[in-house]
This record gives sequence, C-alpha cells and structure tokens, in this order.
Amino acid sequence: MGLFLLDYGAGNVRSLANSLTKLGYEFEWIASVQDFDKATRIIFPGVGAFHSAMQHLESKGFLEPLRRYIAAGKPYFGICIGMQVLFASSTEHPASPGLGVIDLTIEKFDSSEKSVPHIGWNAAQFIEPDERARAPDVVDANSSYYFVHSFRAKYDEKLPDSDWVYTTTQYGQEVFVSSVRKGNVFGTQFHPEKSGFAGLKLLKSWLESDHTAVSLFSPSKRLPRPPQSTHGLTKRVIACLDVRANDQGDLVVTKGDQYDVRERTVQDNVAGSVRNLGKPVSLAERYFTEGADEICLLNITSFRQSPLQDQPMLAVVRAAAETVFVPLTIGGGIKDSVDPDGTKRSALEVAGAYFRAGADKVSIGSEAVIAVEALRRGEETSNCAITTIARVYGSQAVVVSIDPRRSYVDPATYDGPYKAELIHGKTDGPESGKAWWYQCTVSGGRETRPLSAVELARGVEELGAGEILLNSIDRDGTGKGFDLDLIRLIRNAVHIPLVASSGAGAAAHFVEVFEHTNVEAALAAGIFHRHEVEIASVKKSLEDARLNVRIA
Ligand code: 1PR
Repeated sequence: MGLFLLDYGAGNVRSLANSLTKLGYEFEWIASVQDFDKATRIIFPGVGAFHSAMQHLESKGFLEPLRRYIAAGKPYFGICIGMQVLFASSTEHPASPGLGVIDLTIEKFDSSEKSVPHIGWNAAQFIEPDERARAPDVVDANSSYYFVHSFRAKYDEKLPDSDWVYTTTQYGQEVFVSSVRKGNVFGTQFHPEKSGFAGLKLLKSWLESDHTAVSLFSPSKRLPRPPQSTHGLTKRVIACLDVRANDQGDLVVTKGDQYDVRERTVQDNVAGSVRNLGKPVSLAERYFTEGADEICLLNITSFRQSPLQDQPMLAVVRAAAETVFVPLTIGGGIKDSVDPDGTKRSALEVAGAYFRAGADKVSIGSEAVIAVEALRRGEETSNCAITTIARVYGSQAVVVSIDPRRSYVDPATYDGPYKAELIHGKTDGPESGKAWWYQCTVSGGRETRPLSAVELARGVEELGAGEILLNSIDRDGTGKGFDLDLIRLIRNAVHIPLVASSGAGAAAHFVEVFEHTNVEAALAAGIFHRHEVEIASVKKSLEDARLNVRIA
C-alpha cells in the first residue's frame, strides 16, 4: 500500500507514526511534490495552528498537489488541523484561506459557558441514525475519542455543505462537527492516535476500508442536532510521574512528601537516598493499559541543567510514545537556556524537541512565574516561553504547572495585597482561626516569589496558556485529599481547563474534587505508584457517583 504521511514540522506526528507501526503498517513521509503521485493513501496529522499548517503547505509547494490528489478521488484522512484545512476558512486567521473542499467556516468555541480549549475524551454521534448500515464503519459511536482544540466547525444542518458531516459532538451547549466523510475524504477533529485502543481500531478500519465503495455514499438528508442538557466530555484521571536521576545516576520515578523526594531515617529524620518507585517508561505503559486518560512526565530537577543536553528525558518520551496511545504531557526545563558549549536554545526549540519525540503538551513551571512577574511590571512578554510556544503549536499544547504553598497571615491584622484572596480555616476544623493566601514558588518549591497563585493563573491565561496543572506543596504526598479551597479559587479566576493535583489518598477524593469543584481533570501520583488505589477503581467510584468517565 502506498501509504504516506504529510508532516509540516509542527507538533507531535510521532504518535501517529507509532500507532501505524503498532498496527503493522509501513508508510513513508511526503518529502516532495512527486510523492503525491506515488501515494495511494495520505494521512495528514495536523497539529498546531490552522494558519501555520496552511503556510507550511504553501511554502513547500504542497497546496496544489494536495488539492489535485483529493480531486482525483484518492483516499485522504485529515486529523484535527488536517481536517480543518479542508474547510473554506478559519477565524483563527481570516487572511489565510483553507483548501475550500468543504464550504464551511471554522470558528472559536464560545468560552462564556465552558472552559476553552476543549480538552479530553468525548463521544462522536452519527448524524444519521442509519449511517452505519449504509457506510463501512469507521467511527464507533460507543467509544470516546481524545479532543484537544479551541476552534471548531459549528454544526448547522441548514448549511449546504453540511452533507459532509459524518459525526457531531457536543461540548457545553455547542454541537460541532467531529468528523467529516464524503467519497475519498475523511477527517476527524479528534486524535485517533491519542484515543487508546478505540483510536487504533479506527485507524485500522480506515486503512482497511474500501474507499471506492464509500464514493457511492453521499447522504443528502441531514438531521437537526439540538444540544442535549449535558455534554459527553468525560472527567479525566491523570497519572503523574516525577522523574529524576537517583544517586547512582539512573533515571527513576520518584515521589515526594511536600516535594521532598528523599527517604527519611525514622530515628533522626535525616535525608537519605532518592525514593525509587520504578522506571518511567514501564510505569507509563502500565498506566496506559490500566486506563489512565493522560500521562504526565515531570523532569523535576530540570533547573539544574540544560534540558536539550538532558538526552535521557527525551529518550524517555520517545520510548513512552511507542507504547502509550493517550496524551503525554512533558514538564521540567521548558525555558530558554544555554548549553555548556555556549549554544543558545530557545524554549520553543526545547518544546519542539519534546513534541517531535512524542509529547502532546509541554508543561511550564518556573518560567511561567518569571513571565507573569514581567507582565505585571508592564514589560514586553511576547517572547516568553508560553506565548512563543502557543503561537506555533497552539495554546492547547501549553500547560502551566503551578506549585503554590500556603502563606499564613494574621487575619485580624493582615492588610496586604491578597486580602481578597484570603482563605479562612473552617471554624470546626484544625485550621480554625487561621487564614492564608496561596503563594507561588519556583524551582520545585525551593524559592517563594511575591506573587499569588490567582495572579499567576490569570497572567498565564493572558499570555496564551491552554491548561493549568494545579499542584499544592502543602498537600503533595499527604493523602489528605485535594485542596478544594485552592482549586475553587483558581477555577473562578480563569476560563482555561484546570487539572487538580496533589493529595489524593483514595478514590473518594476524586469523586469529591469533581463533585465540589468544576475541574476538568484530577491527577495523582503516589497512590498509583504504590498500588494503593488502582485507576480502574477510581473510574468505578466516579461512575457510581454518576460522573461521566471513560472506561478503557
Ligand atoms: O520549573 O518548568 O522546570 O518544571 C519543574 C516541574 O517539576 C514543575 O512542574 C514542578 O511541579 C515539578 N517539581 C519540581 N520539584 C518537584 C518535587 O516534587 N520535588 N514535583 C516537582 C511536582 C508534584 C505533582 C505530584 C502531585 C501528586 N510534583 O506533580 O505528582 O503532587 O502527588 P500525590 O498524588 O502523590 O499527592 P520547571
């Protein structure tokens, strides 16, 4: 089979390549205009921004060959931006038209009633009830697929080109086009290469389907699809791996108590060796098979060296991406840096190396604090890591990891800048009479900064971050449950998705955080590493509590 992949150098295309290898398919990359003639199937795994995708196609001279390839009736499968480029235009960049195969427009989600980007696992519904009887089955309406995007084509059955719509999905109160299909052309807004076994199955069905038969299928009757009272987006359960070198120089997964990752001697509480809870790649694979919706790898001592010199971490990502087919977030050391030989590396370059290795999102910690401090001083921030990476790869690829610590004050006398953010201990609890605000830290909690977590969250949203990973140094490793006060405070401050982290000690804590705060995801480390709670039992508890989850 002349299967070719179209890559324009932005974002994680390795995961699709890994999925195809896993399925036993051989493929080539489109390298020249002539390859369009050789190809009998093309997959375009578009990632990043609509404009950069179109610009790259144009600068490489691929626009016309791609148009001709599609017009010739040869099979094309566009993923995410690879689907969006089929449309006439996108409000993401009005000056940059799309291929115009589908005469509909891509617009931004409305963020007034929900977090944007739309990140997570959602369902895809066939637009016609009898669709499966008439066309070869590619999408499975009973599966969840992984979405990560801020722009979408709103579904409107009255528009003429709506006969392209194959499935729709609901997010908040908006129903949008989650896949298109007509003749030789298929496209999904979601990422099959990141949708676990359901995604692998979809890829296999498309690769095996007889596209000449599909050409005969051109439905004309489109049904209205009014929004239902609830959408199908599931709450995500994330496993986090804190990675660092141990005293022998091996890269291990470790886990701290309030960020202290060294064993303590019982007698005199002296710091011992770095806790070793396993190997990063095999643990990541374990969490994928156990049903984690996402996996997060944090290089927790990244501040000590240049990340691009830190080859072992890139190798970990590369190896993990070969066996993990759910999203991978990589954090630690995403910043401008200088190699020992004097070579300058921009944060964008560092992030690019991780995306090419197989990461879907990068997580920025210390640099985000520095950037928001600069923003508050009124300085130029357009070149900060968050903004530059979001510009090229899309804001959905940029997570900010916040490491706040409670800063206690006397509630009777405190008159500082964070008065409006103060949390007062419950009168019947151990913190009765106390009050605190949440202070930002950098370098893994080693240094506190004069900035509150609320200010940081608002600042990073303004700079272009697409998600917040909200840790709590006070709760980390304690098993006391998530810090709901902190989570509510940040939830009310921003419109981007929020991942609650630190303190999970039982499946019930996940139920609690989802029932009492409006977060999109919750993350744990220690309980999963130590087999105290399995991911499946967390999902079961959430299901029992009638929360929407993906059962792998
Ligand atoms: O500052 O951009 O280089 O990023 C460094 C990253 O490393 C940040 O995301 C920072 O949170 C993380 N980090 C640095 N030091 C530590 C440490 O533990 N000593 N780990 C550290 C942060 C916290 C969570 C943890 C949850 C859940 N880890 O990610 O996994 O608290 O734990 P639990 O379920 O066991 O309670 P940069």
